Amino acid sequence: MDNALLSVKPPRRDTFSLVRRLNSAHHLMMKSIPRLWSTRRSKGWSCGTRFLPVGTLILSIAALLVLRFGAASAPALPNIVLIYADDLGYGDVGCYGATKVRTPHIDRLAREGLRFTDAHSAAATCTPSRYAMLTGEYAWRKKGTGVLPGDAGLIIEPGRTTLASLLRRAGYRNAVVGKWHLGLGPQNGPDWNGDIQPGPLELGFDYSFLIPATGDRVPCVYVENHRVAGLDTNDPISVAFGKPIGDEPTGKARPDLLRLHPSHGHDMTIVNGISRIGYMKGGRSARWVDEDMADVITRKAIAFIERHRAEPFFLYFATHDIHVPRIPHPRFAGSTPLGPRGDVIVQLDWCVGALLDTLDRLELTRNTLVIFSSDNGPVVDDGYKDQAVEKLGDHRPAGPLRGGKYSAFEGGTRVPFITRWPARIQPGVSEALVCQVDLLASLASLTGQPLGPNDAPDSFNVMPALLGVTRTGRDELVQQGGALALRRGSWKFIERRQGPRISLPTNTELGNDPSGFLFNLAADPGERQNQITHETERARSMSADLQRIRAATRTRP
Ligand SMILES: [Ca+2]
Repeated sequence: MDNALLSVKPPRRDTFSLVRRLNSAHHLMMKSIPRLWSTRRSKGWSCGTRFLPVGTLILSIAALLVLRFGAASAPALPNIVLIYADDLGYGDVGCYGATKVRTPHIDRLAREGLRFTDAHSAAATCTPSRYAMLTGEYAWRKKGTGVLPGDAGLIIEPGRTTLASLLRRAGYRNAVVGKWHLGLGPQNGPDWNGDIQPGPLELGFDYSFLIPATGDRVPCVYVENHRVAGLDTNDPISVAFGKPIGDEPTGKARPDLLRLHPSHGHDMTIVNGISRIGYMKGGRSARWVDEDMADVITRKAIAFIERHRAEPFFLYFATHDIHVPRIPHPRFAGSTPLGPRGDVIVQLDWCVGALLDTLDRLELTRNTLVIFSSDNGPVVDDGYKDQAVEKLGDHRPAGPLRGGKYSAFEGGTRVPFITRWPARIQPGVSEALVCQVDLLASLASLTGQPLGPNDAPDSFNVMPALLGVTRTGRDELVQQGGALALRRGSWKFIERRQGPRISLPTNTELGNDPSGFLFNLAADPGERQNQITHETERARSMSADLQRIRAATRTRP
């Protein structure tokens, strides 16, 4: 990997800038051709005196096309918008069967694109899913990729190939806006009052606007590029996840100050009337307002698209919704019978609609690949008394699936997943087995970028499946809850694991069992009939395969 490509403002190599310039020219051209023809029609242009300028223009376009295709030997690169929801379950949106919450914009994506019924996050919690998606490596291969505290250092080594560095090589401008949760700064954590690096800008992104960890963890501030946004240097930030710091009240000591009470954990420093995980002091001018978070990050994402409309761009838009604390903007509060958990699904859908509207307005829709998914399955009570349990009714956040967030059952990782690219994808439904860990190899294939032998070790090129050219994805996939599971065809083996069967605080079936599980998902998608004692040979073979994959350093062909 060329380290020069990873610095904040990389020197532009000739070939690199050429590809970018040609792609930009191609993008502008694709937009100007329809306008040219409509202008010509409306003005009744003839082939008289005006023929020459028009002819010249067409010749120039042809020359650019030759240059464009000659140089890159590939069709026009699409913009890529990856919308990554948080804790959104398989059954939480209309196009996957929800009836108690309306999601017209996500449903529009499904109607105009390809809706997957067997697509997975790489793990059943935030950090390992995001790690795997950005690096193409199963997170369980690397220590320290579990759910991170808010002051963790960056867990992806600068210099390795990531989704962002790969697309930068292909000539893209890249941004990450929203939840990060992959650590920031050196191993011992960032200096919140100074330059916060390494971070996304050292991994191939050109712009970042981050919720550094999660909404329920301190520090409750945004980080824009290398700095905390809006920080007053006279009021420096301190953060701690061990002993309390500062003299700000905690939820544990002062529950009378809370507007949202914890159900488990979440009883440390109070910010905006909500107690969080961890302690912080200072940084008052920089603290976010929970109700405004969806608006703030959506505005930043739209501004990025507007700035880079004329060149291929990659926007990784990672929403806070529908993670806890679930604090919808007042215009969404009460919009569903499900309480705040339903209301923030509507808020998430609004964010999706705002981005789709922006693509429409800028005439970018046709050549933009939109990928919508979630980082793990659903959870109902995840630490705050927000009425999610009481108001759930017959809404089934995981749809027909068993388990949810934290779980090795399907509800942990099988998530909504939609691809839309009007220029290339025919609308439909796909049962192909794909995983977010595959995005790196797939987008490498799409953009014609080679992968080195150490890049993306577990990422498969499933681009034909993502485009709907085939309905076949992977044959095998390792799923990560607490236990690991192996999918092979329609069969799923969950390794034996000691530990509680149910997480009592969240009421989630975890998939732990001292004998393990074996299911045939084709006949039993809800994982109710354990075949482990009936199909002993299959279980033995899949267990051995899981061990083999675990012992190897890679699975990518
Ligand atoms: Ca999550």
